[in-house]
Amino acid sequence: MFSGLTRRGLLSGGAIMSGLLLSGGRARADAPPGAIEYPVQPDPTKEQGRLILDDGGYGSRSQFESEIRWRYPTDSLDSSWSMTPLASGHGIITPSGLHFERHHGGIPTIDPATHTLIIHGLVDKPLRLTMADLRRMPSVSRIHFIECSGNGLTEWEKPTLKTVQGTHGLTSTSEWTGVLLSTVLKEAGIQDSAAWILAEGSDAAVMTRSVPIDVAMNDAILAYAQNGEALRPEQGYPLRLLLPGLEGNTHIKWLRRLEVSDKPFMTREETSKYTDLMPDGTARLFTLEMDAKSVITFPSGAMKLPRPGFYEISGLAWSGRGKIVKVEVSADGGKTWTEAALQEPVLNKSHTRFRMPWIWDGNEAVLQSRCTDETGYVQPTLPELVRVRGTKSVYHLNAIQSWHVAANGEVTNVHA
Ligand SMILES: Nc1nc2c(c(=O)[nH]1)N[C@H]1C(S)=C(S)[C@@H](COP(=O)(O)O)O[C@H]1N2
Ligand SMILES: [Mo]
Repeated sequence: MFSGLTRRGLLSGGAIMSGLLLSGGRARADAPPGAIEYPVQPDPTKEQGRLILDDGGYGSRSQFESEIRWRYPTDSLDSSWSMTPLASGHGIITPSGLHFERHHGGIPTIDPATHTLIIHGLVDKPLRLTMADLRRMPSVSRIHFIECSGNGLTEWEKPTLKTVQGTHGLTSTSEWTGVLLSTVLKEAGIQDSAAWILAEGSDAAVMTRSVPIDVAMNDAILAYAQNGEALRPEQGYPLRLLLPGLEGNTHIKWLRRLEVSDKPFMTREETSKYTDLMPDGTARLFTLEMDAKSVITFPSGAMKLPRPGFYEISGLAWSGRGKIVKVEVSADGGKTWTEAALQEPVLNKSHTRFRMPWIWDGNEAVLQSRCTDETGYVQPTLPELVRVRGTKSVYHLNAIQSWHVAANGEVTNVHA
């Protein structure tokens, strides 16, 4: 493609994981993660292809595809992020193997046969549900994004990371299947004074967050499946909380306990961690909803356009408050805007794909996208956001992203 990155190059330096060696011995060990390397046939019409189920019965991707999650260089591997390679994505669904990850205490290995979810506190009938109990209940499947509120935290003061994977890769969209949390809460019988629910994970971080009861009773899902199969371990296997539109840290993974209360629990995560420092020295608490945001994924940082001419600008837009109704694209740093086409279906609290035909004349350009959601909220410029929030709040940077296209075709991350 047009990427300036060599994908094999990205994999060097210890990131290569060996492919499976199959019994036939035909596969070689140097395939990218998730792929199996086979000899390329000189003319595939002149000999049989490899045999069905040669890969053991669970598919793999082409050996020519090598996109991987990129780990943000935190000090510790236990508490880290990995980011989705948005630049190479198509449509709106993130492949499960490329869904971004945020772990505060590593990825636990949990046997679904013994895992339980306890519901207690201000309820008439405390419950302990097994995974089998949950799977017997009425279920829903819905497509929603999860975005870490730390997405973009390096970008407040100056353009820092080079690719869209680095600047925006802490957001991903999957189809999630599970039981509506309201179904389970009705079963337990929440009492009139119930106002908040504590959700607790069974990882080494014992991550805990308080969720307002109206969110819990609205569209929250106890999710056990992702993109048609069981959750990936990294996404919370066997059970996670999904709070559509709310900041990622509230979507507690490896969920084991829900406690109903009349007040928030003021856990570590909602006092010292996920608060936003404002210019006047106060901190915003419980900034749960994710504001509308968009980004151009093609062309984007570290790519190189080979020559002037036609390109399809493409990107993603999403809002924690509902559907995206409009995305506009500018090629002149925000002086003029043109409305982009939105790919159907445009879904509630989901990534939405936008596209815009563009003829690059070979001169310098600054590409930007700006989205509007169904509440009428318009994505702000960075100066507009900073005027209100300052630059110290770490979380919730949803400003318009600028990509500079140089006359030689090189695309870079800029503040414009
Ligand atoms: N139990 C538990 N749940 C957790 C976390 C965690 O470390 N432990 N991280 C949270 C954060 S900060 C985010 S952004 C999302 C990320 O979900 P993902 O890893 O499936 O993308 O999970 C949330 N749920
Ligand atoms: Mo997060």
